[in-house]
Amino acid sequence: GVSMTALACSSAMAANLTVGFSQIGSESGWRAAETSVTKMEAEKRKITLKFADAQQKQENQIKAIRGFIAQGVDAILVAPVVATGWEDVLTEAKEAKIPVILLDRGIDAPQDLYLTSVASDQVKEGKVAGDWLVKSVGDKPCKVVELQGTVGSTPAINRKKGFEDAIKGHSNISIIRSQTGDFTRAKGKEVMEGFLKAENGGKDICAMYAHNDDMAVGGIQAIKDAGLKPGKDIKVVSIDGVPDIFQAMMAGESNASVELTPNMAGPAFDALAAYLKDGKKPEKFIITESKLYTPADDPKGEYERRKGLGY
Ligand code: GYE
Repeated sequence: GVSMTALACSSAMAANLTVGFSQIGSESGWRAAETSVTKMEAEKRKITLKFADAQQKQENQIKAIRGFIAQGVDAILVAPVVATGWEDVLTEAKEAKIPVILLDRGIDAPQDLYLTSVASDQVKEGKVAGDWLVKSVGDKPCKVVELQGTVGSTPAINRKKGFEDAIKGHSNISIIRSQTGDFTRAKGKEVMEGFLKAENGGKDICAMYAHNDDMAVGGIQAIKDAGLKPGKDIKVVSIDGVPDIFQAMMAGESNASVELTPNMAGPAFDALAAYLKDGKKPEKFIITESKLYTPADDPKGEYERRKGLGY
């Protein structure tokens, strides 16, 4: 068995770990859950978490990371709002020998600038969403409007690509309008209102694909305000699997959501502990599951279950 000293050392080390977390903000219910789960996971491991909310601004994230470096934290978690612009600050972290772990979004930068990335396969998420629509419409014509995530973020880029891969070769399905709703409910509603006006009230729109559930919930409200039935007149497919999308499914207003776990921090802290304890390098990409849910999958039960998961 493990010697007492090693146990004492590792638990002592875990007890004294200080980790800085540069969080994007709380633009969606999913992100708010990620934050609460990260705090719970740190608590469980007696890690001191220094939390910084960037209000979706990259410059605030860069400032926060520089602050963590100056404080000499043991490690830094960052959920990078956009894919580019990280090389300088992450090089400073590397030079300060502070390991960085990316949560839920990727970056365009040399991989040696971060210890590991814990995220879903976002191309796959878009593919799963698109495959559902292909199956749902068969060979009937289907005009789709798309609510994109934050411009320049890896989830927005990848979820768009995955969805397009799925509908490629199905010429009856086409994306007629696509615009960012910045992953928020309010913006999702506003953009969907614009789509409905531009498409003579929306009676020719067959489906709304939203890169996250929060924009879908906003879009659902816009569809109802326009006198149409979401989930029936206009199919609704999105990503995250937050409790509110299961509520929408119970009301027949959402048809499908691809689940994204809010617990990226658990795997991140485990990888960090193994690395700090005996230099064990984790996989560069720790990929979380992407499971499709529809109203056939006990939405009430799924709603209740998520209430205990930090939402
Ligand atoms: O889908 C959305 C949040 O980065 C994958 O960010 C994450 C996305 C998530 O705003 O709700």
